[in-house]
Amino acid sequence: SGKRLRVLVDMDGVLADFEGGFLKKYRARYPDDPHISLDDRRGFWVSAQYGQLRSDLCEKSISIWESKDFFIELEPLPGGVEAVKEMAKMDDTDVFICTSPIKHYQHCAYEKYAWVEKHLGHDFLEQVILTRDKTVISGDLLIDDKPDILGVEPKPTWEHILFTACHNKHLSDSPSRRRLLSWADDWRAILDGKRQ
Ligand code: BVP
Repeated sequence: SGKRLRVLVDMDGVLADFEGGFLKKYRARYPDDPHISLDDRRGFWVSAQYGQLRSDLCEKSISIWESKDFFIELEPLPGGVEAVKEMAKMDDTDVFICTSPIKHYQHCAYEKYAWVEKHLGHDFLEQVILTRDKTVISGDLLIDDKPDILGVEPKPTWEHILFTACHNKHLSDSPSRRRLLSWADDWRAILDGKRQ
């Protein structure tokens, strides 16, 4: 068909290594407190699992991503930047980075734009969507590591492709849910399947 494909790509856990960056800075700042290895991570919310480990660790975990330079210093996940650049060059394809900033807005929103400029280039800033509710954003695909993407729109236009991360890899998926195991997985086939 002659229609363009719109792909929404999440940032934390899909393009930027939020979990790795968090653990590194948490261990450096709180060397005498227990931590959760990436292998033992369960559930999307880091702060919830740290709070279960010991109640004071909830706010200590939050202090890490609320700190200046946390988001800008996140390392790119393998192959993500390359995949998004390639996707953006494909015929009849529009790519947007769709990411939810934290409400502690002093650094996060600014640094998310700075990360995109640093790794994808200034022109890619045109493609950034910051929203706390991804259900109101229209698209054909949303590639995101969060298992439950909810908001005010009960029937979002996009198909959610679950991007595998340390916190969701043990989840059993419903038959209708599709995954992208990593950027080495066949993301091109998922896009091409949506074009039919
Ligand atoms: O900006 C990230 C970090 C924050 O939520 C946002 C997730 O955005 P998306 O990946 O959905 O676009 N965040 C916050 C907490 C706890 C807050 Br209290 C957390 O545990 N994990 C997390 O990612």
